[in-house]
Amino acid sequence: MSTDTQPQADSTLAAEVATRRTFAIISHPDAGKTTLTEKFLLFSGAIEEAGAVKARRQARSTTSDWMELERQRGISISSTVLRFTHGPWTFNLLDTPGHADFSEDTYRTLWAADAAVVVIDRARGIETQTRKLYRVCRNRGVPVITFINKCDRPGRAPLELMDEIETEFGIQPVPLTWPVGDGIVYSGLIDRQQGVVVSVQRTAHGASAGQERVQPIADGVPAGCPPGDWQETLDELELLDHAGDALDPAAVLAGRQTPVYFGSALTNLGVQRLLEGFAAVAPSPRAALGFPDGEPRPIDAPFSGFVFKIQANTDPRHRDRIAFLRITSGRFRRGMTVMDARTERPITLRFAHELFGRERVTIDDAVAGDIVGTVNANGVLVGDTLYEDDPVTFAPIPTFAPERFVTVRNVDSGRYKRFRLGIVQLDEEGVVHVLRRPGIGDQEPIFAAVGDLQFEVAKYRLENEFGCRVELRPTSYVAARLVVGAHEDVQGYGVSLVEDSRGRTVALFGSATTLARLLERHPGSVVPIGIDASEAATYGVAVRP
Ligand SMILES: Nc1nc2c(ncn2[C@@H]2O[C@H](COP(=O)(O)OP(=O)(O)OP(=O)(O)O)[C@@H](O)[C@H]2O)c(=O)[nH]1
Ligand SMILES: [Mg+2]
Repeated sequence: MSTDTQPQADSTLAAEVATRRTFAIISHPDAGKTTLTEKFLLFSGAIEEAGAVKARRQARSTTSDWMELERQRGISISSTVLRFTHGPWTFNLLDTPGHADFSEDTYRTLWAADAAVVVIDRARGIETQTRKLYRVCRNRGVPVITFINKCDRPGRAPLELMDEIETEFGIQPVPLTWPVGDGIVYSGLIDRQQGVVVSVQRTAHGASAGQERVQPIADGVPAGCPPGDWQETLDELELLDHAGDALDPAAVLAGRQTPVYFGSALTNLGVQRLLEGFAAVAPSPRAALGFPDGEPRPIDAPFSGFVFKIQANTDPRHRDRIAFLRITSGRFRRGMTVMDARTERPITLRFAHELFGRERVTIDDAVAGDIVGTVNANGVLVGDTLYEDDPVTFAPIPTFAPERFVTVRNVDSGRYKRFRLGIVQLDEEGVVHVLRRPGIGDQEPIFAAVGDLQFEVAKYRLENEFGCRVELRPTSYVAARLVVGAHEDVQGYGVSLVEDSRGRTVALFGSATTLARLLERHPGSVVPIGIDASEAATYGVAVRP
C-alpha cells in the first residue's frame, strides 16, 4: 500500500470475522472440560491422538514447571488458549480451570469469550461452581451452550436434568441430542433434528475419533441396546416433542434458551455434534463497547483489543512473558505499533503467536475475535486496551477481593534479586496479589489470594522458575480493604496498613468485627478491593453492559 493514499477498505475482514467463534469452556472441577477440549482438537484434525496436549506437558523439553504441577494434581490451574479450524469456522477456545481457588483466572478468561460451553457431569448434575459461573455468563450477556458429559456411565435421568437446568438457571433447555441406554450396556444418542441414533465404537480410552454408527430411529432398537431402554427413550422423546420447545437462535443469544447436547468426551460420543451445533448457534464477534461511554467499536474499525491474561515462562526454553490479547476490531499484523490506552505509550507487537495448547506458531495476521499471544510486550498489564488510530478504552477487568493472606520469606538471601523478579511476575499475572509492609517491602511481602491453592502455585513457581526457596507463613488476617479516607481514621483499629503494587494503601483486618467497628465510626474510610468472589456475578453488568 502506498503511503500517500487512504488505506483501502478491508474487503475480506467482515467475512473472516463472521467465521470466528471465540468461547470458553467452564464448569465445576472435573466435569471434563480439558478432556472435551482435546476431543474438539481431535475432530478438527489439529491433533491426531487425544492425550496429545497432556502428553506434550509431560515431555520435559517443552513442559513448563507449573504445567508439571497441573499434571501432578490432575487439575487445570490456569486457562489455556487454543485456536483451530473445523469446517468453515475458526475457533478460539479457552479451557478454564474449574477449581474455585482459580476462579479469578476463569473470570478474566470469560471476559475474552463471546459464548460459553458449560459442561455438566451427568451423574452429578449442576454443582456449585457451575452455578456461579452460569450467573456470570447471564449477567454479562454471554450465551451458554450446555454439554451433559460422561454419558458412558450411569447418570441421572435426562428429564430430571432438564428440570434442574430450568429451575436453577431460569433458562429454557432445548435438548438437541438425547441419551439412549444406561451407559454400561449401551450408550448412544438420538440426534433429534436428524431423527437418527448415533453410537460410537470405542477406541482405547477414546484416544482417536471412533467410527460413528448411525441409523434412523425408525429402524427400531439399535444393536446392543436393551429394548427396555430403547422404549424408555422413545417415551421421553415423545414427551419432548409434545412440549414442542424449538431452538430459537435469537433466544439463545438473549440468554433465554440454552441448547443442550448429551455425550461423553471420553468416548467421543456426541462431541462433533456439539461442536457443529455450537458453531451454528454461537455468535460471531460483535462490536465491543468503549468504557465508560458505551460507544460501540465496530469490528471493522481500526485495530483494537484488550489484554485479559499475562503468563510468563510457559516455555522454559524461552523464559518470556506473553500478553494474551483478545482482538476486538480490525486486523492484527505482526510488527504493528499500537497505543496502550492506560500508559498512552506506543508498543510494537513484534512476536505474535497463535497458541496451540502450549505450542506456539508465529502468526502474521489475525482478525477481530481472535486471541493472540504477544511476546515481551513489556509494560502491558491485564486489562490494558491496545488500539491503532482512533483511541478507545475498554472496561477494566475486575479483580476479586482476597480472603486469604500469608507472609512470604525468601530463605536464600543470595537469591534476593530473583525473588523480587518472581514476586513482581506473579503479581502481574494475578497468580496472587502482592502486598508490601512499610519498611519491610520486598524482604517479606504478603501474598493475598482468593484460595489457598493459589499460594501453592506461587510457591511452586518461585522455586521452580526462579530458583528461590521460600517459606509461607499463615497470618491472622481475614479481610483487606482499600483505604480511601484519612490513614489516621483507620489506624488504631488493630489493622495493618500495607501497599499494593499500584501504590495504593490497603488495610488488613484480623477480624470481621474490627472491620465492622471501623465502618461504623468512619463510614467510607475503606472500600472493598476489586469485588467479592460471591458478588462477581453481578459485577459484570455494571462494567460491561
Ligand atoms: N467416564 C468418563 N470420564 C470422563 C469423561 N470426560 C472426562 N472424564 C474424566 O473426568 C476426569 C476429569 O476430567 P478433566 O477433563 O480433567 O476435567 P476438567 O473439567 O478439565 O477439570 P478441572 O480443569 O480441574 O476443573 C478425568 O479423569 C477424565 O478422564 C467422560 O465422558 N466419561
Ligand atoms: Mg481442566
